[in-house]
Amino acid sequence: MSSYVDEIIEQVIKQNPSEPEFHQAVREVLESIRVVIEANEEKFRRDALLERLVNPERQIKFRVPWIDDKGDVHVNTGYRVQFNSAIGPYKGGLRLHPSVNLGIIKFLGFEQIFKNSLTGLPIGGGKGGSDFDPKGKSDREVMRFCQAFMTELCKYIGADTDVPAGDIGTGGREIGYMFGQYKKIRGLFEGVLTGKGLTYGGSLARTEATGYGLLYIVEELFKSHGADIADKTVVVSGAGNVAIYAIQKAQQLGAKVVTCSDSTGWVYDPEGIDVAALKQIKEVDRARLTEYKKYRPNSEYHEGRGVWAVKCDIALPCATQNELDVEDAVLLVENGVTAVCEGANMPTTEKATKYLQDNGVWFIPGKAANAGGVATSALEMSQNSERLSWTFEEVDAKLKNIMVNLYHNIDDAAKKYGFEGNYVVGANIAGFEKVLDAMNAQGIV
Ligand code: NDP
Ligand code: 2IT
Repeated sequence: MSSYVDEIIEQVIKQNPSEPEFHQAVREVLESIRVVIEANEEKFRRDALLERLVNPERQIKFRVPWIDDKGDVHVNTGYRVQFNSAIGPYKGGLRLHPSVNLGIIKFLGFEQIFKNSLTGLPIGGGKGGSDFDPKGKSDREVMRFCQAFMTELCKYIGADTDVPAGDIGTGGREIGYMFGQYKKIRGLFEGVLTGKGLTYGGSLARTEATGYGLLYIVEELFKSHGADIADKTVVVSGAGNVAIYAIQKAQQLGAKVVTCSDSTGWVYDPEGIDVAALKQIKEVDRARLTEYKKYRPNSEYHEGRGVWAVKCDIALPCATQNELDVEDAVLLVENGVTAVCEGANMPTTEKATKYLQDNGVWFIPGKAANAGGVATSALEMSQNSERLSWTFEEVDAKLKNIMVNLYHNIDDAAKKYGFEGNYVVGANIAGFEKVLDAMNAQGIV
């Protein structure tokens, strides 16, 4: 009989054609947990455990009609994939980007199951979004889209069932418009979304959490190897929520960040990225990185991609999936990189990941390294439930504690199964074990 893991990988590819990112995410997780599955193969087969793991509990796809400023009507597609609720209500962001399709949302939702488990908090896995492109839209157009999107989504979510948040293209502005529409239709002021504004139930430090959390785990990784991140050179991709606060925390910890990038080009600033300028350009003006040179005349702007060719000790991909391929990994290794830690979801291709690991680079996958965002979302849910708000210092201290524990949890899991230093295997096994236990306890549902 062939291996259960291999059969399921084959089945996922056959049953979900044209969803390469979903195949990639499933392959990475199932290959990592192969040792656990093979030790219990008969029982897991009888329970169809893996079939239940790789099939979302529910996937919702809907029409989103909205009217632009000229009065023309547009129709986008909305999605919410409620993947796994074994350990808590579905939790995960909403991506607004023209590249969004069902396969992208399924890959993100699948990753979210294990990430959320790793936080140690009671949240299940889900993800949603739309192929709507917020770029170049007026504020009123974004509002009308968000309202139309929520008019349908509100039927399926709630503070105790499914709690969406931000992701690419969805920040504080979009969450505000969606929250307003949810409240209007459902008549409920409840913690149905996280990443809310501070005046209506948001948590301090949620905006910073993913980037800060990434640096907390990088710091612990270095510490555990008897090293320090102070004075290290860091290369970051992206210029959005995750990248901005990763750069800020890296600088606070004494490292020097020399790059950032957006969807059209990248910046090299040998004196270190100016976070205030970056925030003005991206958060306030919603402009391109071409503007950066106006603030920092000694910096360079290049069209296209290229950050991975810059010599560094630490590389932090913080933009999007599959943005770091094997040619980039070769350059990073040639230039002596020590660590690659993923701020984005699945930014490193399978080949690049293998190359980095084979060459002794410390590699922490996104589901561990960027878990600080969703962890702090869960802290926002707690604050909403008790109708209190905690100080920035309190939330930040909890976030740091979660990331430090998470590092040791994945490090220990890797060691326990004979894969010391392989944080991909460690993260997938540690994330899976809790979900497995909860699924087993709850019967075949
Ligand atoms: P933002 O929309 O704030 O920023 C995304 C950044 O990446 C922008 O600079 C954008 O460029 C760039 N980018 C997006 N798509 C592409 C692309 N196809 N090619 C090149 N560049 C691209 O999103 P976030 O910072 O929130 O998210 C970044 C990553 O982190 C995503 O993978 C997301 O899933 C992940 N993540 C986010 C969390 C959060 O809390 N927000 C939590 C955990 C993970 P431009 O400025 O031109 O749009
Ligand atoms: O990928 C992610 O973990 C997020 N976009 C954040 C999800 C959340 O619910 O805060």
